[in-house]
Amino acid sequence: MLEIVQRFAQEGYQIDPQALELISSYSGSKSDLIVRVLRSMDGSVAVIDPSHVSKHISVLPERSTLSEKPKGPNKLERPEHQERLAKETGKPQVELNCDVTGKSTCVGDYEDFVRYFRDRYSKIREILSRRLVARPIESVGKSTAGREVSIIGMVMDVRTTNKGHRTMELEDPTGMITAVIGKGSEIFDQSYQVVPDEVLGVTGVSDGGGRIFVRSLLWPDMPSQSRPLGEGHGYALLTSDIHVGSKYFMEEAWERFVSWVNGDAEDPSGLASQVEYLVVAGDLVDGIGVYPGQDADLVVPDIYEQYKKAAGYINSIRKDISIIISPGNHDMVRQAEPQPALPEEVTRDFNSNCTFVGSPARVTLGGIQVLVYHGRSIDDLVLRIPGLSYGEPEKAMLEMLRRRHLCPIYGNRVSIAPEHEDHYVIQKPPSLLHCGHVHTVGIAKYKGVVVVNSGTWQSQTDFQKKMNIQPTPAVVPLVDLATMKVRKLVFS
Ligand code: D5M
Ligand code: FE
Ligand code: ZN
Repeated sequence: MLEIVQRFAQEGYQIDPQALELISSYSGSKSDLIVRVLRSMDGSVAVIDPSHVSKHISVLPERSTLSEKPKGPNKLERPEHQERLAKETGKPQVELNCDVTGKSTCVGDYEDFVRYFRDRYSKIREILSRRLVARPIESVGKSTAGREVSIIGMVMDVRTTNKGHRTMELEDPTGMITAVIGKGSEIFDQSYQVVPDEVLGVTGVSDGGGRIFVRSLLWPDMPSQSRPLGEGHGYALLTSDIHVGSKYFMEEAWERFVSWVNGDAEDPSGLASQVEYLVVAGDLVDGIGVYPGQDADLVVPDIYEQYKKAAGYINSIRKDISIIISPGNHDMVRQAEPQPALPEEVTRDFNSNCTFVGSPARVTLGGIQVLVYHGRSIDDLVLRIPGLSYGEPEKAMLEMLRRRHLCPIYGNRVSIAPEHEDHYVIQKPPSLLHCGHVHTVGIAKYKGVVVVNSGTWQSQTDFQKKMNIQPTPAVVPLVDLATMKVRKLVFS
């Protein structure tokens, strides 16, 4: 028994006595069961309860014959084995649970929208309920006059009244309520952090007439860190926004980068030879017709030619690096998000060490879970939340983590297709969140998640000059997957 308790404690979990009983009385391989339970935990709860264990027991019969063999636990289930496999084959593992490629479900009718928002609500509600444990959560539609209540709602509207108070219209499946934050309230400033369409928790006193006077606001947030930051191996280069075909693409800087990776340039750090992965978070090419007057900025006006050239640039990287390529708003896939992976007609020119995924997508690199998303929602977040700017994109990315959602604001710059499932909810915290799009490098750490915006290979465009956007081109973040330390490599 003590061994089981210690095993969970090592991973940062306590175990409920009933759950402990379930494991210790289990007739199959206990260590196998423990691995299974641990792997299904996402760090958002601190105590393992019986439900976390029983769901793994109920699926065991077929497998228990395997796990009871005298040889010990089923090796195929051990993460180290999967990592070794990935290493031996040189292929990163690609998890498709957050990737729309080949499974777009929507046609865009009314029911699709209802289903999409219900899915967003219920997934984030589940995360929030774990944080609102002290008090029962009421439904909006229930009569609760004069009592202090907690409610989880989706923000339909948030604004300032004529008298200078802040109000939010919150909706849950039972109805709608107005949440009021008075001018003099301690949380008045916080109310400006609230964005439309996000799901949050409020605690306050209800007047029984459809209003609640808010005392505190609660975002779903990331669980406090309960696991070490890194447990992987190897190094990963993170980049994005290459914009091949644009007259602003910095070809010479790209070539300096490739010579360094390939070991053809001076490398006093000795790091180049340790690079095993490269991730491109969108905007591989500049595309055509993306913005008015783009023709004048293109040196390659044909999109297929742009991808052929891009393949040339990517294929010049040494072949033992596994390359993940995710699309952006300049790429040749649908503009509505989530975006599927690039089509075969353009990917066939790339070497076999390239894996094409959607945006967003989850990939596992050297044992580290990476969530890749081009990051167009940063435009909406920067516009809406005070204190955010294009110069510090990592701060906008922290707001995604806090909201457990990659694109909380619906229907502004980013058009989201109402898939039956909301692919943007961050159900399981990744170890690394990688975005691009804004063309500035930004790096931060937040509650056990490393956050990287990977800049660009495009120098400042006329348009960006007018908008006063200062890109940081030809800077490549390099992540040590064993320690999760990030360095910036400069090739400009
Ligand atoms: O976007 C590169 C950067 O330029 C990103 O920070 C957004 C900004 N950008 C691009 N287009 C617009 C428009 N139309 N309005 C405002 N800001 C914009 P990329 O998608 O890589 O071109
Ligand atoms: Fe871009
Ligand atoms: Zn972009």
